[in-house]
Amino acid sequence: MTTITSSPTFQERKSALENEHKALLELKNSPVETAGNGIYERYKNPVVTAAHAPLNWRFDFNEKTNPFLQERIGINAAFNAGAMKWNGKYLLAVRVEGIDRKSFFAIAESPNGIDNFKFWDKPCVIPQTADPDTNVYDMRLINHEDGYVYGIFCTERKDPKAPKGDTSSAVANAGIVRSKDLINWERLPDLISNTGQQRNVVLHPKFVNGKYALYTRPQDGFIDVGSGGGIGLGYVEDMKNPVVKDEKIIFGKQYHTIYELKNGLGPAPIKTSKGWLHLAHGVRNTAAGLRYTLYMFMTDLNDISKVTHVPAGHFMGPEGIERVGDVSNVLFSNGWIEDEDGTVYIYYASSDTRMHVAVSTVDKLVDYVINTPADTFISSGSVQTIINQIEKNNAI
Ligand code: M1P
Repeated sequence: MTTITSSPTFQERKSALENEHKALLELKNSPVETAGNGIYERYKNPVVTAAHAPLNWRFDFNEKTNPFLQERIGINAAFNAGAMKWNGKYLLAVRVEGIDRKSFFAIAESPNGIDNFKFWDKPCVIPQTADPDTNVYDMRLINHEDGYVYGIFCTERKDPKAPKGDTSSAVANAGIVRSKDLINWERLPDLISNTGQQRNVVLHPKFVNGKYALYTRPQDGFIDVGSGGGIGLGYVEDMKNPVVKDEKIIFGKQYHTIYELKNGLGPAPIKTSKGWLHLAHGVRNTAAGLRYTLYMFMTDLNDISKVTHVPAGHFMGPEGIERVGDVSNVLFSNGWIEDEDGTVYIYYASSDTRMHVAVSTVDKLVDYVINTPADTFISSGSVQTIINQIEKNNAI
């Protein structure tokens, strides 16, 4: 005799979904237990994942129209989030990607910066320009001294010059929105630069000689950066007419470094007594594909185009589960928060899939950037750097 196990009722399934979701959102986070590198502490659990997306974005809870309580709208990933502190809460402007491959922005909020991230009720509504965005991603949130919070993001559209039959060529540029409440966004024109396509555009939080300063990352094509691919800096007089002038590369790509292939800024820099602290991502090629790691550098307080310190190599590379995802071997960061007590919450995404946090302080990061040996660009130089340290230790 065959026994037919009865399926859970609609109500039972709803309760199970709600309990699972609640448990995930309330999961406590704690630092990874290792002696570590003394620079930052990684935390055990990802802070935001696709599974954090509210259930009522994904399920139709009307039993008449959804008797099996099926997921109607799938969420694929939650990554590359901008960040800022707002009314005492830690906010992430997350790149949420649906299973339809479209990314959009949604704000997730935490009371402490390390766990309990919960999405606001609805995703952000980004007004369109005359030429609608096909896809939007990687928003940097910048609390500018002009009183607005700016969201600078990548807007992607099909390449109008793509030959017939080419259904993948695209054009990337910087889209710009601003807000005073993070709910109502005013769309400004997309960035106007004459250096090709743009991704990883970031607004400096202060005026420079009365102008808006924008970090850029020009690239010749959508995938191929060509002669571009380094961190540029240019100036805009009016964000309502964002024409970038005097754009110059302040930190380019360099052979045999972790930023050999692409070099793009992460979040807006943090001001310290020693200089502006920058977090960026470098990309190199390998036999297994591209590898994205995070690195740091510092620029001069009086001349933001002058790079003063660059520690050799990566600050953070993908480890363990971070190495695996939709685009494996990728760490990417476009958001960090400096707290009033000098704590720095570094929000980073792994493999275009999920968000994590690592915690440091301004003092530790400044020490790291200033006192870590620079790259000598050749192996014998790396050996000499190690020998110098051994001899210094021997002399203690
Ligand atoms: O897939 C890795 C990253 O690729 C792009 O970044 P970049 O322009 O620096 O290569 C972006 O699509 C980014 O969102 C993504 O994480």
